[in-house]
Amino acid sequence: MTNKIFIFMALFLCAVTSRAEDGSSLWLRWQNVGKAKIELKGVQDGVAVARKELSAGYCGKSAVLRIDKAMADDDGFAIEERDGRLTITARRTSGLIYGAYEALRRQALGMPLDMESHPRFAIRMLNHWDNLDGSIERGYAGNSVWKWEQMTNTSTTDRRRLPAAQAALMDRIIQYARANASVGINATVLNNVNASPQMLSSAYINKVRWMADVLRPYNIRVYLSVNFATPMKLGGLATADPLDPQVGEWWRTKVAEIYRVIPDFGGFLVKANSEGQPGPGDYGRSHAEGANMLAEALDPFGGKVVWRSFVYGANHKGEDRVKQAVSEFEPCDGKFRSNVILQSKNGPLDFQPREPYAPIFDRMKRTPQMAELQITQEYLGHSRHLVYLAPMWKEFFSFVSPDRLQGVAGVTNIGDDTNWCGHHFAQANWYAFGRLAWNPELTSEEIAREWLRLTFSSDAAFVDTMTDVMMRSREACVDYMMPLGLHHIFKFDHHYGPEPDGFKAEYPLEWCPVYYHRADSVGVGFDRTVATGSGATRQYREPYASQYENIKTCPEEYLLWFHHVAWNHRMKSGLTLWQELCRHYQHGVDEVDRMVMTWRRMRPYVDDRRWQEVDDRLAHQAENAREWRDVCLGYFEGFARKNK
Ligand code: BDP
Repeated sequence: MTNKIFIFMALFLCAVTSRAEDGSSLWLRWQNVGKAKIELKGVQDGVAVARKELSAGYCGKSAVLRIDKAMADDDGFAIEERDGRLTITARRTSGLIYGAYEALRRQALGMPLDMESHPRFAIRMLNHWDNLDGSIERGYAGNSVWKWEQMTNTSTTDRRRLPAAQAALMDRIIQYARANASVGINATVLNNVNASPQMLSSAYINKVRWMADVLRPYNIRVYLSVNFATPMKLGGLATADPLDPQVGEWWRTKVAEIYRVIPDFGGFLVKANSEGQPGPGDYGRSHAEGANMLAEALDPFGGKVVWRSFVYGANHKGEDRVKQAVSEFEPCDGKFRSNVILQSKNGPLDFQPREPYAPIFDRMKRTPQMAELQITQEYLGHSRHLVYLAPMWKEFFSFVSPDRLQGVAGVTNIGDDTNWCGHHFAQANWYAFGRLAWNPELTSEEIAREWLRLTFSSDAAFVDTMTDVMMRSREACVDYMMPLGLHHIFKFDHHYGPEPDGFKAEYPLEWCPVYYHRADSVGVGFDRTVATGSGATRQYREPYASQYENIKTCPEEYLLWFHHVAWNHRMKSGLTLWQELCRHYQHGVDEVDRMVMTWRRMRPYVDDRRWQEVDDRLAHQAENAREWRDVCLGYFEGFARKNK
C-alpha cells in the first residue's frame, strides 16, 4: 500500500468526529481501532503505555518499539513508517512513550509519520496551586482534581482492588497523565507554592506515593511544594533556621522517608520569604543558605530544589517591585549547590497580559534557571475569556534563549470541571504549554492549528478562521485591559475586572493600581529610567537597556511600563498618547465583537454543547471588555482632561 492511500485510510478510520460531547476528551480523540500487532526490541518494561496506546489507536498493521543506545540520551525518539509498519526508536523507554503519542497525533492529522525529535528542555513541568482542602489558588475550573480524601492507605494501582471512588479518581488521574504525556510534560508539582506543612506528614506522603505510582507509567515525576517552616509546624522543632544542625537533620530524615516509598521523587519547589511565607530570611540567612540546606538533603537521591525568585517587599522594601528579584538574588549567584534551580516568572512583576521579560534571566550567570509561565489566566480573564497564550510565551522566548534554561514550569489551569479547564479554548493553553516545553521553535500558529483539528474539526474553513481568532486573542486582551505598557490595574484580590483607582492604605503599596500607572494631570506611566526614575532599565542587557531607557526608542508596547508619558506626547501613529490609548481600548473591544460574530458562523462545525458553552463565554468577554474600556478611559480622562 502506498503511503498516500495508507494515510487516507488512517484518516478515514481515525477521523475526528463531531458528535455531541462535553470536552472531557481534550485533544485525545483518536478512535479505538485495535488492529496493530506490537513488537518489542531491547525493551524490558516501562512501555505498557506506548503499547496500549498504539495497539488501540494505530491504524497500520504493526508497530515495533525499539531501544537504541546509540541515540542521544534524552526523551527523544525517531519514527519510521513503511507500508503500515511503524518503528519507534528511542534511547530511553520514555522516548518510546513520547514517540507513540507523536505517531498517533501525526496519524490523526494526516501528516507523514517519519520524523526524529528531541526535547529542548529536560524539565517540562506543571505547577499545581492546589490546596489540601481541594480549593485551588487562582484556579478557575472547579476544585482540585486530586481528591486526597478518596486516596485510601493502599499501595495498589490495580483498579479492581480499589474502592469505587478511588478507582474513579484513578481513571481521571490517568486521563490527566495521558494528556500530559501526549505533549511531553514529564514532571508535576502537586500542591500550592503557599504550601501547607501537612503536605509532608506521613499520611500525605503515602497518598503522594500512590499518585506517583499512577503517574510513573506515563513518565511523570512527582515534586512537592514545601513550607520552609515545616520542621517547626509539623516536626515540633523550635526553629527552622537552615544553619541549625537539628533542622538539617529533620529535613534529611524526611527526605529519606519520601524516597523510601517514591524512589524517583523529583524534589521540592519552594516559595520562601515571599508574600508572608516563611524562609531563611526569618533567621537572617540568605536564599542560598536556605536552598542549599534542602539541596543537601535531596542530593544523595538525585532530587532537586526548585527555588522561586518571586520575592518582594522583604529585604528591599520601598524599591521598585520589578527590580527586587535581581537585587535579592544577584548576590547569591554562584553560591547555590548544583542541584538547585532558580525558577522565575517570565516577567519581572506578576503574569500581566504583557510584560517585558524578567532581566533576572540575564543576570544570574552561574545559577541553573527555569522559567515559570502561567497557564491559568489569573490576569487574562480567568477561564471566561478566550485568550490563546502561545504568542505571549513565544514573545518571552524571543528575549530569553531556551539555551539559558534547564526547564519550564507552567502554573496549570485545570480543575475538576468536566472539560478540565473551564473554557474549552483554555485547553489550548495546556496543550500549547506542553508543545512549547518540548519544542519552543514551533510557531503559535502551527500549535493552534493542530490543537483545533485534534479538538474540534479538520474542516479548513473552521481551522483557518479559528486559528486567526486564536492568534489575535492575546493582543486583543492586552488592548482592552492594559495597552501600551500599563500594568496591574486589576481589582484587588480577584484580578479580573478593572480598578485603576485602587488604593488601600492597609495594603502593601505594590498591590495598589495607583502605584503602577501613576496618572496625573501631566501624563501616565511608571518612570523606570536611570535618568529620572527607578532605574529598572539598568537591569537589562544591551541593546534593551538603552532602548528602553530612551522614550524615543522604547517600543510602544512597553512605553508606560518604562516611562511617565505626557498625555499629548506624539506617538508613532501621529496621534497623541491619549488618542492612542483610546484607540487601543476600542480596538480591543472591536476584536472581541469580531470573535463573537465569527464564532456564530462556526456553528456548523462544532457540536451543540461545546458551541453553546463557548458562545456564552464570548458574550461575557465582550461585556467585560467594554467594562475595561469604559472604566479605564473614564478614570484616565479625569487626569488627561486639560492636556490631551
Ligand atoms: C500571584 C498570585 C498569588 C500567588 C503568587 C505566587 O496572585 O496567588 O501565590 O503570585 O506566584 O500571582 O507566589
